[in-house]
Amino acid sequence: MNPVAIAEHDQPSAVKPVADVDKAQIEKWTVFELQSLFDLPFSDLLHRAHQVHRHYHDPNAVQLSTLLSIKTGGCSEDCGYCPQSARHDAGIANQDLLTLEEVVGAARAAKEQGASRFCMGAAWRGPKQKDLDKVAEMIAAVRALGLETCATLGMLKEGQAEQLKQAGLDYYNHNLDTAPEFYGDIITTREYQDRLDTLEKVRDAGLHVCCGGIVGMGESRRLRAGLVAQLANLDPYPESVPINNLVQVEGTPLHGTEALDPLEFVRTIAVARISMPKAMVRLSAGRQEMPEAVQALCFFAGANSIFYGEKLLTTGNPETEKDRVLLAKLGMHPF
Ligand code: SAM
Ligand code: DTB
Ligand code: SF4
Repeated sequence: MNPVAIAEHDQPSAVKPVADVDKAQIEKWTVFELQSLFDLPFSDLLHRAHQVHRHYHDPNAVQLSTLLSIKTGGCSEDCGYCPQSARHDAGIANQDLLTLEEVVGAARAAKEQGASRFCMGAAWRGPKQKDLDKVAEMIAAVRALGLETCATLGMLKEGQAEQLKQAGLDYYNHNLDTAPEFYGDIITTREYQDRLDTLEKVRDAGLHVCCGGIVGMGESRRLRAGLVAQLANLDPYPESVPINNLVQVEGTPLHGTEALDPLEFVRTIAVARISMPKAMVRLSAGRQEMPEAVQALCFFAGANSIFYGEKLLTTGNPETEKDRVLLAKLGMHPF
């Protein structure tokens, strides 16, 4: 049976047929169209997302990235979700930039555990030049181990993305976090446009873009659709799209926010998959709190990348053994 024909059958008019998803790069997605996808009956949405997923990806393969916080806490920014902001009291022990040896040791361990990408995160508004020189050395050393490299260091100034590219960086992670209308409720120390400007620098330097957001911050469904629209309308859309479920950390302003219904998280993954068909959609923060059945639904809906390793930056992630067992139960394999 023709899968496209199934997808075209009986869909509300605002919903693009599967055959048209590639045109999204030219046509742009409206928030209304994406909200119409969110509003579909759950099984219709998942069926559609899974069709797109199968069309573009091996549905049983998952990419594994390990994170390391190379500089922790004491950040000048006021992101309401983040335990690393100096403005919140989340009880995080601050840690200066790690040494090259410490980073290489962690990367080697990640590779032995089966990760294919190593992502280095720093609690900075943006890197100072002397710090960037050190991070560039780390990137070169991690790449020399045969790992893909990713870094998330905050806003970049002119020339910094090129320096990272030259050092051997593959991906730069910089999230839009939420829809533009909600952004000011979460962060006041930098603008949405600052983030778009950094993403443009990253793209212009020839780096792969890793860009996603956080759900479960008290936003409406329309705002979730607004976040996905921003991501999907980047030209081109990001190669990697982390969808984080807010990890609520005591002492941060967003602690105590009403938790997002897990099925709504699954819907967000599905809408990201449909609107960014070729991207790697990463089931990111929040997995430790997520039942395995919900994670399985996320994989079915199109997630094909996870953070692998017992820690994210400062908060927990499932143990590697637990993840290996989960992937084996689902018949999934790393790639
Ligand atoms: N300081 C840099 C920046 O903000 O761009 C890089 C590190 S920052 C921790 C990377 C991303 O982690 C944030 O953009 C946000 O999307 C995510 N994040 C931080 N705290 C989180 C939390 N409590 N729950 C879910 N995601 C979180
Ligand atoms: C992303 O989107 N999620 C990761 C990674 N990019 C850097 C970070 C999640 C951080 C969760 C909170 C913490 O561990 O501090
Ligand atoms: Fe700083 Fe990044 Fe945390 Fe914002 S998300 S407070 S910029 S570490």
